[in-house]
Order: sequence, then C-alpha cells, then structure tokens
Amino acid sequence: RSVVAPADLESFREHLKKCRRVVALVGAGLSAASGLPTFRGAGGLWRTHEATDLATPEAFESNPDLVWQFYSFRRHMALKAAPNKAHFALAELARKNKDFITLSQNVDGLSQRAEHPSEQLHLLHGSLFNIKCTSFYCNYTRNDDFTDPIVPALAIPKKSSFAKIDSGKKQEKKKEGMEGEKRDAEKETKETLADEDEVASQKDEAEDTLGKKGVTTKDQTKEEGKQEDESDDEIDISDISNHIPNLSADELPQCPECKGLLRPGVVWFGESLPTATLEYVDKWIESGPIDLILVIGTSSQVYPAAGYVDEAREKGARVAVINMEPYSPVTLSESDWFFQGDASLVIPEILE
Ligand code: BJW
Ligand code: ZN
Repeated sequence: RSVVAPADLESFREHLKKCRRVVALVGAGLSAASGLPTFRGAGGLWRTHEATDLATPEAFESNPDLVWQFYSFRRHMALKAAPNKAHFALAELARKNKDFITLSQNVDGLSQRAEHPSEQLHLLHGSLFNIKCTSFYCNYTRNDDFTDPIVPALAIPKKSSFAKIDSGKKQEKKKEGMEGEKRDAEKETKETLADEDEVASQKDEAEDTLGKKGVTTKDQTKEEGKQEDESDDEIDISDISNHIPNLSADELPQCPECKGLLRPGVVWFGESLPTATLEYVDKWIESGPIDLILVIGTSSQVYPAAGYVDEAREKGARVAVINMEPYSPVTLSESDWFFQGDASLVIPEILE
C-alpha cells in the first residue's frame, strides 16, 4: 500500500529521473523507525535531562560522568538497532548515482551499516563510535564500535536493580531505618555489567529510561486500555534520575597515551564541524548546479546543517521534504514536494 499521494509521487519520480546532482540532508527521524529516539519532542528526554542540554562542552566539563552515561547508553542503543529500509534505499541510490551525496547529522552508524558508500556519506556531527582525548596536547583518537560498555562503570543498570531500588524506596517510606537496603541496591546498580542474556530486557528498559515509554507509560496504557504491568509501573522517571551513579574520573574512559579523559567524537553545540567535511561539502555545492535536495527526518533547526537547504536551492535544487510532522521549518510552502510519513516507508517508495 502506497504511503504517498499518487500525484506527488508521479511528479517527483519524473523529476528524479532527470536529476544528476542530488543531495540528502538527513536527521534523527531517519533512524526513528530503527528504534532510536529523536532529539526534540517526546523522545528527546534521557532520564530527566533534555538530550540537547547534554550535547554541550559545558555539560561535559561540569558533569563528565552524566554525559558519558548518556553517550554510553546511546552507543548501546545504536549497536542493538538495525538500519531500516530508508538507510538501505539511500545507500542504493548512492551506488547507482555517483553524483549523489548524503549529509548526515546522525551519529548512530546506521547508514554505514547499510553499506552507504563512504565517499558519498559525510558525517556532519561526528560519530558515537569515535572516541578522542580531551587533553590539549594529545591527539589520541580511535574508532571503536565493538566495546560495549566502553568501561565497566558505564554498563546500563539492569531492570531488576531498578526494581530493587524502587521496592527499597517503598519500604523506606513504610519503615524507618531501611537505609542499608537502599545503599545495597544502589551499589548493585553501579556494579551491574551488561550480559548477553539481558540484551532484550535492556532494550525495553533503555526505552523506559529514555522516556519513550517511561514518561508516557501510564497515559499510554490507559489510552490503549491495556492492563498496566506492575513491574513497568514501578519505574518512575524521577526515581530513575535519582539513581544516576556518581562515577569518579578514574572510572571514566581514559586515554591510553596520556591518561587524560576521553570523550565521544561527536560535535557539540558551539563546536566546529569537522573542517575537512565542511570543505568537501562547500566544494561539492559550489561545483555545479544541483537538481534536488531531500530533507529527511530533521527539524532543520541546527546550523550549519540546516543552511544547506537554502544553499542547494540557490544552486537550482528543488526541495523534497520527508517528515513525520508537517511543522518542520522547511514547510510545505518552501518545498516542492512534502511527503508526510515515516521515512522508512516513504523513502524506499519515492526512490524506487
Ligand atoms: C521523522 C520520523 C520518522 C521523527 N520519519 N521523520 C546560525 C544561526 C543560529 C545559530 C547558529 C548558527 N550557526 C551556528 C549556530 C549555533 C548552533 C546552532 O545551530 N544552534 C541552533 C540550535 C540555534 N550550531 C552549532 O553550535 C554548530 N557549530 C557551529 O556552527 O560551530 C561554529 C559556530 C559556533 C557557535 C556560533 C556560531 C558558529 C554545532 C552543532 C552541533 C549539533 N550537535 C548535535 C549533537 C550531536 C551529538 C549527539 O548526537 O549527541 O547534533 S545537537 C542535535 O541536533 C544533534 C542532531 O544531529 C541535531 C539536529 O537534530 P535533528 O536530527 O534534526 O533531530 P530533531 O530531533 O531535531 O528532529 C527530528 C525530526 O524528525 C523531526 O522534525 C521529526 O518530526 C522527524 N521525525 N520521526 C520521518 N519516523
Ligand atoms: Zn591523551
């Protein structure tokens, strides 16, 4: 069953057939169907923190353990996720048309895992799987997409340990002098390591802690008329946030060369995008007329990425927006085509 209006589809495909130089600007919505949350809106909450508040050098400086726990969690989620049909369709388009490039704001590695030709994939905001040293004089950097958790202290606590914490808390309310049990539960949270059998439940719980289920569980279950699961119900977002363990500097990822603190190789607010990438993209945009820009699953609020839409338009590009919501800054009136829907369904259909 088609997810796009036939008239739109026809005129878009007609145009696409004639296109040579095509660019896709992609954002978090591309990976939403793979189960990874977006930044803004309902999914943009990690425990009680806004994802965008944690994506700053200031947050990392003042709270490296909190920010590392956020990124460790994101690495875990991304590794468990699989590329969806939109990642594969873009990779296929890249193989068919060497004049097509993807500018990705995503750091989740899913386009790479869909085998998007790397020379046509430009990572504007870095990668969760690149790790680099924060020491001023040290250039240590490595790509690491197999160590999860990256250090033991960053393992995602098991659901059972949250349950223990919560039941401990309940008893605490009833009885006085139960401090010991709570301390034990907290200790257990910290000591818990990821293990293979736990992967599925970790994913569920990961969604809980993200707020995807956690924030809305009660309302959603009521709406859907489902029986509330007792143990799910125990996990209250504000409780969980109280149990973000405080980790000391020596428990965080350390540089093997200078013992300095390592950080995720992503681009935070106020930081420059990778110079070589910016130069390549500028050159590509300047080097001739552009036929089409696909703006996929991005709120188009973050610069310089969002600015590429106007730059492409100035080079003659027609604009196709693919978004779940109609309110993105590049709206109906500014785009030549607007395909509302889940990118994982729309993209394979329009690029077919
Ligand atoms: C679906 C869907 C489904 C859901 N299917 N769709 C010019 C003007 C104003 C400000 C600036 C400017 N130039 C620079 C700035 C400052 C700043 C900036 O842009 N601020 C604005 C917020 C105002 N930019 C920077 O600081 C950049 N650096 C820079 O420019 O350096 C030089 C400089 C510095 C300071 C001043 C001036 C110059 C760096 C930006 C780095 C952004 N980093 C992050 C974090 C990366 C690491 C991490 O992942 O944690 O990148 S922030 C976050 O936002 C992340 C994302 O890549 C980025 C964009 O978000 P995205 O992908 O659009 O996600 P959402 O959640 O916003 O939207 C999802 C969309 O999908 C929604 O529309 C949904 O509807 C849709 N959707 N499900 C299709 N299934
Ligand atoms: Zn170092």
